[in-house]
Amino acid sequence: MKTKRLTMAQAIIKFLKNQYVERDGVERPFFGGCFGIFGHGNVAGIGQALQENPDFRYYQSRNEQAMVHTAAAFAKMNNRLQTMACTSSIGPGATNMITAAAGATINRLPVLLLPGDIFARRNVAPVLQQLESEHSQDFSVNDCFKPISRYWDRINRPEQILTALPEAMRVLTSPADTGAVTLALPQDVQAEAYSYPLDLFDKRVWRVPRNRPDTASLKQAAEWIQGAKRPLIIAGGGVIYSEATETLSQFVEQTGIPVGETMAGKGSLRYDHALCMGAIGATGTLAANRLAKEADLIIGIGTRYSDFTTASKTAFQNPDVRFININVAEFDAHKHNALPLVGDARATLAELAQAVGDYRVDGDYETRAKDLHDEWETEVQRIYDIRHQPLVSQGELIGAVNDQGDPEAVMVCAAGSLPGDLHKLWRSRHPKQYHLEYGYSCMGYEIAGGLGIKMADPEREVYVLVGDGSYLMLSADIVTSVQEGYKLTIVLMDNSGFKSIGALSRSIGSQGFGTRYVYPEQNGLPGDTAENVQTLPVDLAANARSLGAHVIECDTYDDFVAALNKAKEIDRTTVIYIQNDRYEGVPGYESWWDVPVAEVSQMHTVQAAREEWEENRAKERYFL
Ligand SMILES: Cc1ncc(C[n+]2csc(CCOP(=O)(O)OP(=O)(O)O)c2C)c(N)n1
Ligand SMILES: [Mg+2]
Repeated sequence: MKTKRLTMAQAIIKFLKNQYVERDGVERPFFGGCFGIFGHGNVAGIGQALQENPDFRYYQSRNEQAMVHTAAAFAKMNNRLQTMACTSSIGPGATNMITAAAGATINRLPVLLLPGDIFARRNVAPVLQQLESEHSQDFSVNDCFKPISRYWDRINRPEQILTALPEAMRVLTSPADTGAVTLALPQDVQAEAYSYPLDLFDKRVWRVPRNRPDTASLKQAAEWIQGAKRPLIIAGGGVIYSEATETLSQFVEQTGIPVGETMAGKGSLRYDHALCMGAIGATGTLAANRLAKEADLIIGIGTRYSDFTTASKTAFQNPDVRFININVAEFDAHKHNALPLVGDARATLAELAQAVGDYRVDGDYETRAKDLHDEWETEVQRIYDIRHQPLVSQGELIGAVNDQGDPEAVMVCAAGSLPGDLHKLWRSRHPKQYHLEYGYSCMGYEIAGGLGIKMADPEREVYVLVGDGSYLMLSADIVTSVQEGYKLTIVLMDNSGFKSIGALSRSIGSQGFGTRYVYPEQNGLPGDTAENVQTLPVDLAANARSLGAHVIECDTYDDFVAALNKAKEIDRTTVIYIQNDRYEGVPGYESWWDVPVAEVSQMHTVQAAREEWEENRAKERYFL
């Protein structure tokens, strides 16, 4: 057997650059390179190996959490067919990745994490940043990655990568199992040499399969559909990852079944398709939510049925409702006691289209759905056309980005009041346009994620929509976007704090307590009942400028439209800064989200909110 003597770190990099995936006959390298921040836990190992392999591009980041968000967004934009590796030092560098790693796993997005780890040989312990224990020498902070990784391993001997790396790749490229994969790399072992078999470095092509569902289950599903009077499709992220949007559209044309979309599934149908009901659930449209309430059959495609999608299990009120779930993951396919069709969305939908024959929904039902679509479009336009004074409304700003932005652009967002508003109002014109990280809704994903999107598809304009809270949490990777020449257009919506949680707080009777960025008064932070509050002397526009961005400050709607157009001509990351009204919100549309309210309180507002909560809570259902 031919071998080559390499350090464990060199062998990992050499292996990674030879991994490819193939789907539908199209082959591509699985890794777009490696993000990293060096410290003593990786500089002499993975760092040295990256230096020796310039064809496996190394990218700097400013924060380990951000770089993992970037890798996840890159993977999402690539429909999970490509990702990035992320290397960190030991200790805080490693644990900084945990938040975003959890986000990747929850969103079912592949990321490969290579945190440095404490010495395997132990004699010099405790090393800088080592977590010590009097009970065991066999753990480190990297054990915190275990519950959030779909595969986790610690490489205590250099030859262990011979069995670990293929497992890591199997999980990363599996549509059903994918998520964060963590290989914890002890600092000393990274630098240790071993005679690796050359076969390890052969080019490997991992086929991403289009698995077909069980034949008997498919037949039964077709019968259920043929018997359905009010069927509704819920399109989740799986539709987009599987590139099943065209097949879905044909299925809808054929059957007349309307479609509601989850946060990850929005864009599955173009917004102006007559049977596109838009967003479904807690942040859904009146069109999708009314049809969901009455539906006798839900066909869930690539959805995990989060509480936002199910309106905390209140969305489906027909006593006879049942579910068919098309999903690559058995786990999701069985949710809601469904008839599971475990398989790839595109392959399964194509077969289902055959199996249902000439079934079509009743004309009355189809007309009702189309009328609801039109009614909803009118409502969107109403909100786009609000010209709120003196501060503009968030809804009209979303309208402006949608109207003025390039139709081929991607819009990215993750947390705050924006996601709910966007889910309702954004008019998706292509399947990749609406990029929401809403599995984890992690403040800080926006700018870091925007960078990953732009790296995945540099030809497209990327609009990052970010609130002041998220911006303050994690915006430093503006620097990386400038350094690498990946232009982002960042729309920074300042409302002096948390518009979202402020509204939520008021709805649970707590008057916005703790959600405003203002000076304390009488030794406490003022809520929404306080008048004449003093805002803080923070200049976010200047902050963005200091990070290297081009900044355009706006006061009015017209300024904002002009700025969006000006930004198109600027070739560097541009931040459009605008203040907007904290209280002018987009309403809810016949839906609910379960946030339990205090059962006992001295506050009348809380008591009233609790009563309302109890009424809604009673509508929650089990599907057995
Ligand atoms: C990392 C993280 N911490 C806390 C939360 C809970 N949370 C959700 S929205 C929000 C406020 C976001 O503020 P901002 O970005 O200004 O958006 P706005 O609500 O004003 O629209 C918070 C704290 C979260 N989603 N992520
Ligand atoms: Mg805010």
